[in-house]
Amino acid sequence: MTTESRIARQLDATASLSASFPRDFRWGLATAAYQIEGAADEGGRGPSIWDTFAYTPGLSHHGDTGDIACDHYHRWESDFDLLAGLGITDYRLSVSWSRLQPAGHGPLNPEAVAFYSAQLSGLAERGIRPLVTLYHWDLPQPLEDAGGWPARDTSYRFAEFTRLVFKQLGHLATDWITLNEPWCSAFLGYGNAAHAPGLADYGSAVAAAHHLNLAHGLALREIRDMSTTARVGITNIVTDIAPASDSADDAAAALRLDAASNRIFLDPVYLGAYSAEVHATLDRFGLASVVQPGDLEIIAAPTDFAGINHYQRVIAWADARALPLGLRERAAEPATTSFGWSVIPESLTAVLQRVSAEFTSLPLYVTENGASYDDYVDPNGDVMDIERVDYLRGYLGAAAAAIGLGVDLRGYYAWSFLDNFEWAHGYSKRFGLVYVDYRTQERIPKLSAHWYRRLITEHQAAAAVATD
Ligand code: IFM
Repeated sequence: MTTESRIARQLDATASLSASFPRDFRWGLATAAYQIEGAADEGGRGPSIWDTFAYTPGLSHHGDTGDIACDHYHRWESDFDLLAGLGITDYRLSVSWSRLQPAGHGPLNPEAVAFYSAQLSGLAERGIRPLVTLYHWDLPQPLEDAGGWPARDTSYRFAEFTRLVFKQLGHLATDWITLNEPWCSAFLGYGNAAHAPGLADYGSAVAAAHHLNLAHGLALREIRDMSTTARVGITNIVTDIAPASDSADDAAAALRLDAASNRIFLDPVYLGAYSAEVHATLDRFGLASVVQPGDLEIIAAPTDFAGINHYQRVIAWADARALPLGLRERAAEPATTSFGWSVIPESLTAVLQRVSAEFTSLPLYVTENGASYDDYVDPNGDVMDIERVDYLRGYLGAAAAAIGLGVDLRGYYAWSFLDNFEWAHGYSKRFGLVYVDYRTQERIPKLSAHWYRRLITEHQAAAAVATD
């Protein structure tokens, strides 16, 4: 049996699913610079906090680093051919701050500008629309040495970086995301040491959170100053949080967790102020003292869309001894990805409904959603990731359900295009729709990539008929 027939045997019809999406719905895949580029010492790139973290013994799985990753720096042209071949119309990528501005201030590195200009032009040549993330966690190490995100000055350095990048690359992309998941940068980076720079001080995490919000607002202002046509948004991870029981204590614990993971980022950007719940939860860690007059006006300036990353439903319960928030949490059942994350598609519907009901009427994009599984190349040379196909079918069904309920959802970017460097978990977690053999750098589209292509093709065919 050929690969084609093996794959065809596993694929279901997706026409009824694809018909649930609006005609101009965007079908994308997403990546981030440090996770795929490699070439860590090439092209004038300087170290970022992730190089330092990965090189510190014991911090990343097996001591894995992003030095080589998917070698996308050298292979981006064939990778983009692959993307085009998969029928992808939209691609979310990030630019590396430590490649573009290695010192964290001063002029941009021309080699890096040339690299990203070529990438963005290469996407255009292939008819793929880019969605460019300006910051996906790779803070230049010199800025961390100067205080990192807990220091207010870093927000201004990001604004300067944005201005320089947009000046050089702004004509090559319409859609821009300022920050990816500031919750991870702040709370995993400075709160519990799970991510770079590996600090565990909750007060620093809270300061970092506010400075990331401010950095978003300042960067947005820079882009607005230079362009009337750019479409700009921020991507937040929005977690579906439920209390473990009906008790008042558990309900309060869930609200605290919501305040410290979702609301601290959604409130100021979309509602113009940190809510009472956020202040009640985080003022004792210094939130009120880092907010300066005028910050909230900057942070709340209107954006053009809201980026939502969604992965998990978690269950929270009160435990006064569990610091810092007096609660514990776990993945909701069933927890079935290789990370032990929950697979509950309805949580995506809930999150999308919640954001559009409570926070913003802007168009929404799911800028990341996906799952890691223990994929392997079978004796035929195929990667039959049936679990990921089920996952995508379920979560896209949930996205369609949200649209049916009135949510203005305009696009979906699956995480991720390629298997890649999964931060502190190194290469042990595979999220790609395309398998990467890290030893040879061979790319093998998984069953899920074929399924996604079929969905997109059916959607496009139906859209073409509707237009005739
Ligand atoms: O790999 C990450 C990505 O960089 C940000 N969002 C979550 C993904 C999976 O952990």
